[in-house]
Amino acid sequence: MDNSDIEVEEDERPVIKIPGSAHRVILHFDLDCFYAQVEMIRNPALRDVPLGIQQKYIIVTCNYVARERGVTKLMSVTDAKEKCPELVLVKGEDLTHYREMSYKVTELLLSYCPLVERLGFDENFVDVTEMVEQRLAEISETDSFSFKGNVFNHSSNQDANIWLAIGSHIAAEMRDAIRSKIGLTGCAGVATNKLLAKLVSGTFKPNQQTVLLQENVGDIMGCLSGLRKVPGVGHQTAKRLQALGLVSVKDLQLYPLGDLARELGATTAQRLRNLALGIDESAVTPTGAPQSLSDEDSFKKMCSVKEVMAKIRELLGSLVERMHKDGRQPQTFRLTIRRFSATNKWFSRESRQAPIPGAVGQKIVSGNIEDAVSQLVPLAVKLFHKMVDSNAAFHLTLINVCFSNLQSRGPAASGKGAITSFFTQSASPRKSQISSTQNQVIMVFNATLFTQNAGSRLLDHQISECSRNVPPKGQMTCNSEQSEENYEASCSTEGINSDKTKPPPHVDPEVFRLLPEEIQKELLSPYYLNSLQSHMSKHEPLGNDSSMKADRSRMNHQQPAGIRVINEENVMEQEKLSLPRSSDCNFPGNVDPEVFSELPPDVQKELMSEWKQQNPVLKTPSSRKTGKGSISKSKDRKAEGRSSQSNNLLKYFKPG
Ligand code: TTP
Ligand code: MG
Repeated sequence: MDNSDIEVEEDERPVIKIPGSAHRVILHFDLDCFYAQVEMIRNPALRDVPLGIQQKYIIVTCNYVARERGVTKLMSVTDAKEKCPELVLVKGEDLTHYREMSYKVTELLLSYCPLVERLGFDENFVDVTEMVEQRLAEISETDSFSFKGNVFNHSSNQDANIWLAIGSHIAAEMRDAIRSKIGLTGCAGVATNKLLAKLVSGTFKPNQQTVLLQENVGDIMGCLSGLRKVPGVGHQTAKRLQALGLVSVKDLQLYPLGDLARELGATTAQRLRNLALGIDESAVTPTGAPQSLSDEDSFKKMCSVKEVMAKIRELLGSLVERMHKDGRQPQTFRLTIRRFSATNKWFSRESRQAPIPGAVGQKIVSGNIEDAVSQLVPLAVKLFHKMVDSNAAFHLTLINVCFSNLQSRGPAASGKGAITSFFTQSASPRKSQISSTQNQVIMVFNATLFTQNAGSRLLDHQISECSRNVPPKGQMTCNSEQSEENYEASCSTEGINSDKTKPPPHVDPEVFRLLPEEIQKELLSPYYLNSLQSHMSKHEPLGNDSSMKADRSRMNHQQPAGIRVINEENVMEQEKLSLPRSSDCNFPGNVDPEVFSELPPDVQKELMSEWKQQNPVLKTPSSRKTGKGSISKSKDRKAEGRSSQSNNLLKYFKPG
């Protein structure tokens, strides 16, 4: 859309015409006081008392009884107790029950409609346009229709919108089902896009729903107290806009688009302008099963290896249990730490990853939890020592353990069936599936390189499918599935590129949307795509094309936590390292040779024999077998000039 779509009336309130989107019907669901409701279901005695859910020293949420007495979300425990001395506190650091309930709700919504997108633990978008069309086809012309629930700023002379009216009935049915089948109440918003549905769903709380008619879009946008209230405008964006003198939504609506484009680039400018006008054409993207499972804990100070080991063991205990319930077999283990930093408290994470021996993976799948944990702890400790010199003083504030590269047999956990396969918590042992993905070079975002933008916070959060992280007073807690920035991802609003820009193969589209514009451009550059293509043709077996495609699509769907690209340059980087090598078995590309060399000999042996048997599909170029010195001269190595572009790109990633 350009400026011609916006007409400014005399009172300067823009009238918005949205081409083609008037007939989309999007629902947004947000459960009421979610963690508190889950606890009230678990213990009905808590229903009528003021209840606060405590994580460390913060009340992350409280029931509506407590809210009536002045307790609010994110209040400190001390303040909450002061406001309401009879407040009952329940610890909410273990997310297991919240997660389970959360997926039940998504699953229930999916039983109505395939277009369901999760946003955090307690929010879902549903695109019910097709359902509305079907119902519309069944309605005879004489049928009267009405809205269910509230209508935002309703006045009697407004034109009724039959699409949204039917949507409101569907929303009511879905809310009824969530209440009767799961026992949870929640709010819903009904509008023509995700942004508006989210904005309107919270206007009447709790346990209510609201429709937003097109003619009231300007009103709801005008009600927002500042730009930061626009879903999709993150902290950093708001700061940049403020530097231009833009504070209110109206400021942004009226700021000359050309000037904004000069400051922020055309795409960002247009995206932000659209947001301010309530325009959001992003699709409801069905959520698949998680691409990685992780658990983490934050603390003020951890400075001994003993403590680190104990924490790793504790985190692995619950993670392995969850992984077992999931049913897939993880191929890769990643350890992330955060060192204390006075200036860069939340985002300076470092990670190392290593392959998980098949036997250990199978123990997870078969439910031999204790053995699996015992074998994973030394692996994690090795990774830890790769990052931290324990002979010197260290100060950690967070540890995260993560399983990724999750392999399942049968229908791929991607696309439509993905989430269902995640719910089916099969405990049956599954044979490890060897796929091309296992042998691809895996690169993980180095969150520290993105420390100053909100997109990086998202990535940082996304890395954790679950988090017990609680920041200091006043800060939003960092439950990765429950961060405001998640909406930025979901709506692709904080990200610079357009939703319509297709990522290159092997790059998670969601992650791609969040990348800075220059990185996107680089990934889309002919050089990069050519090198990707030549890499693929060199390293993928022709006869196995369909299975490779399936794996690839699964990989893309399953990896919101980071980005995986095949990058020839990185293969070469890895080759430069001096490695312990077997003459007849190459390392798969995702193996950090240094980590490998530090693994216990029996684990090394096991991995070597596995790789040997697997006869990796994606071998590194033939130069791998040459000596260390010859690698940089390898004919596969791109000429200096050409490689510089890729090296530029590499600086944004950190090899796993
Ligand atoms: P919200 O939907 O923001 O809050 P809520 O569902 O508790 O209450 P409301 O009725 O106002 O929607 O968040 C969902 C859950 O996420 C919440 O129950 C607790 C958790 N949460 C955090 O872990 N950290 C946070 O900073 C916030 C705001 C919520
Ligand atoms: Mg909620």
